[in-house]
Amino acid sequence: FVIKQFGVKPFEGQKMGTSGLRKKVKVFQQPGYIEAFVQSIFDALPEIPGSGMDGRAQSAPVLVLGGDGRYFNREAIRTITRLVAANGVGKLLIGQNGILCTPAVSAIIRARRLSGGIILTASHNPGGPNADFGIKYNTGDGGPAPESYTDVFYAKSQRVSGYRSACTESDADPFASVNLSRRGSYTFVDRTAATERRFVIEVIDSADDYVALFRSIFDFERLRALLRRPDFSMLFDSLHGVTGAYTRRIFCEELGAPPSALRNATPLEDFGGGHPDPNLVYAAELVALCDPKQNPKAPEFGAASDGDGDRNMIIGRGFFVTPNDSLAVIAAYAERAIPYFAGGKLVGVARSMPTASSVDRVAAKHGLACYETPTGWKFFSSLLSSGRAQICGEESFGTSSDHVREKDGIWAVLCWLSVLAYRNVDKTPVGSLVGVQQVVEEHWREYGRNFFTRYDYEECDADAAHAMMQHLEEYQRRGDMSLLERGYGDKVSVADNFCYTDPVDGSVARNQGIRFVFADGSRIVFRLSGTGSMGATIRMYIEKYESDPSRVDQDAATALRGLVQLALEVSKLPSFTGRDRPNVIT
Ligand code: VG1
Ligand code: CO
Repeated sequence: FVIKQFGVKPFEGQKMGTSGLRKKVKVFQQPGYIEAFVQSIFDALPEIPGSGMDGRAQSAPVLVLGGDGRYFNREAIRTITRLVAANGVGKLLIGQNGILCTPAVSAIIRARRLSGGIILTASHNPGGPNADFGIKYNTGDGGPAPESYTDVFYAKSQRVSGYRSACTESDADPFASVNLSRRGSYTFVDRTAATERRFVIEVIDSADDYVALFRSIFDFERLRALLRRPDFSMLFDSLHGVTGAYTRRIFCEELGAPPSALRNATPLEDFGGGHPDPNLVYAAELVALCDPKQNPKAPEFGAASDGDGDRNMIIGRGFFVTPNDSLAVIAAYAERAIPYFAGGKLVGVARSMPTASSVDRVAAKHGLACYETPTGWKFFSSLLSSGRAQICGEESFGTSSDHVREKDGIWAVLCWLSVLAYRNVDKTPVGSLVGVQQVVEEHWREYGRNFFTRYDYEECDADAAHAMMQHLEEYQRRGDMSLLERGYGDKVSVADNFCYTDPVDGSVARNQGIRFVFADGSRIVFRLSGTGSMGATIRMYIEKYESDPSRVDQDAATALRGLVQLALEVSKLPSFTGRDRPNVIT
């Protein structure tokens, strides 16, 4: 092939948000759009020390590329491959069929010591010609590019004037012979250069590295023993997202679950028209199937994952586990139930600021360090890499550990199976299985319960949403908290816009969410989403702590009603946005 230079004009708004660049497919389909953005990344990397492309490496960088299989995945892979080849990369690994889940990309980068990776996903956002697409860049540690990268990407995108692309003499795709549906390796020669340079494309198995990693973390033999029990059954709903490419291998082939344990396990370009977000609203079918009142054969354990496989939802028979509690339970059991954490390997935990503080109670009791970060997985990376924390989580159904630098849906499910195996295998007779609900209720009685809910107001008018946030800031600046204090019956101990200083590299992230924290730890938090593709999404997070064991079994909505009302009152959300109810409550 030869490398050719093409002119392009900068596009507005090529700015990565909480997790990559997310826009409507139609936006990505504009001629030159992807090229301009990906070229901006390659223009930026040489200027970022430690990026693996800063000219200090001995050999040509190696990258990995794959996506969640949503509409436009294949076209984007073809386009990006040509830019990768033209920008000095020596080898590109591509997941078979263009498929790689987000945590698997992280695992591959780490296991093979790559310079980085490109993930094509808009995560839990719907897919299809009229829905969303996205691009993420992960660095050599396997984690999402931090702001020190994404700020440079954005700056470059505002000035980009051309891109480099690998072509045949007649401007066609020189890699058209690469068959993405089969594993294999292809070597091409760049004939532009004075010294001929090789460029290798390797189509790799999407699951091998990821599964090998799990084998080294979990005791598969014990998990098989749990799954063999006649009183245990599970149901994993991939919501037609990317985990369908992994679940048969992991749960059926490796752990012995029957094929009936998997639902919606074929990755589809439009996720079957659904919203691949594992929560009570969008995974309602799974929730119904796990409810013994609606399904006499409800399984003991249910789980779902999102479009790109980094989120998870855990449920028991008619019992929902909040992501906050899930994180806390995993942390509480990790050392005993998961070989990877045995022998004091767990020294710290972390959660994002809006996440309820259930895990803080576990940390306090077990003598673990506990960190509170801004929303978005990239803020955990430095804690994980420096050994300060090993298990992290977000209220948005994200949980993971330092085995990768992304959240990991299947990992969380394997953790829960490990907890259930720990409680049952060789301990309980068949017919008296300790299930998900019992595990969580015992946890509440031991640590207290953090009632939690999140209200999402999607696609609000952006100006109205910003005006509301400004109103809240002014409210805080005035400092009169009597409305809240009278309404809740406790002092407000913190009222601020969350600002985070990374304890490892000292970087500062401001304006990460308005929070009102009461003296008893209960909280009201507001922030604007950084992952939407239209308008502004307001997220309202409510948390209330209950330490009295006789009161932990209350209904969450009832326990939180008063605080929800207060939050709406103080923010004037309905009058700013014209919304009288949220789109989603989790
Ligand atoms: C949301 C969640 C955040 C999560 C992010 C990416 O961000 O709140 O916790 O890390 O999505 O998740 P925001 O800015 O919309 O609130 V995923 O599964 O989209 O990679
Ligand atoms: Co996701």
